[in-house]
Amino acid sequence: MKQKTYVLEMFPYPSGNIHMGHVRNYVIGDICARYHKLKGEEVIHPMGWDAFGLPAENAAIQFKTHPQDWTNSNIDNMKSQLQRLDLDLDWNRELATCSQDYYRHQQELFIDLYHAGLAYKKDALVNWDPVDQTVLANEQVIDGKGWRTGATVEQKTLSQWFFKITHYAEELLSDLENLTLWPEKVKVMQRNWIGKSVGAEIEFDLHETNKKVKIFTTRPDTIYGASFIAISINHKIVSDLIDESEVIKIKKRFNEVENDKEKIGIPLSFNCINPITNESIPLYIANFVLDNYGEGAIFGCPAHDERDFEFAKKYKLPIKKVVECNDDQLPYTGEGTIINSPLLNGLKKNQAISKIIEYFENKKIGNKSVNYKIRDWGVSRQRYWGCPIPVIYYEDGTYRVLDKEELPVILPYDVKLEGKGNALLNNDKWRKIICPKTNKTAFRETDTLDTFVDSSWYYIRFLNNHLDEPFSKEDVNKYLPVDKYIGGIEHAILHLLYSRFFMKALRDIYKLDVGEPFKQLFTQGMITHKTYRTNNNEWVMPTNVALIDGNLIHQKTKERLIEGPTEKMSKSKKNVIEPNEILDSFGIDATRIFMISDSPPDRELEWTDEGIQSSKNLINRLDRYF
Ligand code: ANZ
Repeated sequence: MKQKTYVLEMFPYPSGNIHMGHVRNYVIGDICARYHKLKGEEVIHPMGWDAFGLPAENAAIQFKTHPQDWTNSNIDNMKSQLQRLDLDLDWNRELATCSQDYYRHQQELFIDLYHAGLAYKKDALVNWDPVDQTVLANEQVIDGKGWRTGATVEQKTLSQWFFKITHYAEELLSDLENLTLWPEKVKVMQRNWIGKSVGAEIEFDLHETNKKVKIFTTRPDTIYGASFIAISINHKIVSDLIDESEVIKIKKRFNEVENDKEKIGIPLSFNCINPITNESIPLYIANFVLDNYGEGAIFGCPAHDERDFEFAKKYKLPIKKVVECNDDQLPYTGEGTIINSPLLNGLKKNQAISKIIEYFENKKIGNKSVNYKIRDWGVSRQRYWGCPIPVIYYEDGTYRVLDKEELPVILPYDVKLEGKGNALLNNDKWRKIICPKTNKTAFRETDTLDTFVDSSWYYIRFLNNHLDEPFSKEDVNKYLPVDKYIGGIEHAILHLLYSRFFMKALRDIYKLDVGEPFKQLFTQGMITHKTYRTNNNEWVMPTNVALIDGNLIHQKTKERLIEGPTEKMSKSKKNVIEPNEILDSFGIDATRIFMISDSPPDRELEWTDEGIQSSKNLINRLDRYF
């Protein structure tokens, strides 16, 4: 039987034109694909478009067009640019995530995820831009302000859809071991993002009440050194201890902190009892305790934790050493022998942790516990240009996830885009329906799916892009995982983790044999170029720079220019070289050769005129030879 090889490059966002980063990425993939073809293998090498997303909406508003038209014309343009590069791509497999053919199947997957308990809805705190009336992703909040409006972003509780990526936290972590053909640095980033912590939960009694506060700690061996308990302002016990008006005041106080590193504690008039020493220690609400990690409560051991040390100094709390060290080493967070702890004296950290957990488990006041930093994936976006979520709401506030027979939910073309809020929300013609099952008035979900959902399964759809179901089980088992996946390191966490989650979820729902999407991951190096600027710090395109008598001169204004450092090509610094111009001047072969000859494909490639010229010389020599 013929060997099968699936080569895939991360598909582009159709922003308008391909850039040099694309060229390098796709040339590397092309070489792999041709190599395997020449070996007589069956090669899959598709290309498509990651075509939903915010830039299309913004461009549509700016240029008074429609996101669909803008996207389609960009796809046409970029496709012809890619074709010009003579890439050996299988265009029969082409797909665009914004087409009904694609997203209707994604809606089916959403329904399956929902019924498998892997998609759910809950109230969540989100970044709310009060001017644009939309939720912003964390990346779109710069210094607490909306990136477009500059308005101060508010934290608002909204009901949002989530995918339960935490269900796979342990597997996403442990399977990294098997990804032997992935760069170690990407695996390290994923490991850190998943953030597994092994420790213990311990219950502290609240003095003179029958209430308890449960904390999570990775250092139960330091419990004899506990000098306070701190809980988050959103901890469920807070409402039992203080009035709502007090809570509002504290929240305001915490929000006012300019420097978010400053530790603030509000003492409560309650004490906790250290279960091992029976000592009474104060209880605080503290701004550095996260409410969505562990139990939202900690015991503070100032001698062996930096934050607790700072807190104890500020609030004059005891600093009790329980790990051997010199006083000038405090806070000492390293390993050492346990001291001042009757049950644990003389033990090393790990021995002490095991012993104290065993003690707590016997006394039923604590137990071993594992926590992960990773949170469920919030997939709701209050945006028009995305895949509609197949859900309807009734007037009484209940909702129903649609049946597959009711699909597709088509994104309407006729919308008023004004840059404020979600255009679907004002579109009652689309939004309001009579539910065919109940005959009741209902409203469609107006949130659309995060575009990272689109790219979490496109490599599966490429196998059967015209199939009337999301994928063929047989082909998935036959062709996946992708043998060689090539793309930028910037996707090390989000896209690559989401895709791994999707593959595992689909494996479990559809009983597939494949649990990892990408067998080998190759992260290509970035293309860099010198930067040039004027005395007024305006960036200048390299094509406008001339070297005259040893001086850098602006070709048009004749101004003297300053040469800056070599940096990743980016539009913001204008240090870009346009592929089309290079193809015109040097031809396809020289461009392709230069992409892979001047530095190893996983390293940075500095664009220089001499570099591309020498590739051209090589091609000329070959030409003459033949
Ligand atoms: C007592 C202690 C003593 C701690 C000591 C550390 C050193 P990682 O490794 O990141 O999981 N912690 C627990 N829940 C928290 C929350 N909701 N918000 C802020 N901090 C929290 O860190 C676990 C440690 O972070 C825990 O161990 C706890 O402080 C703190 F010498 O408990 B430790």
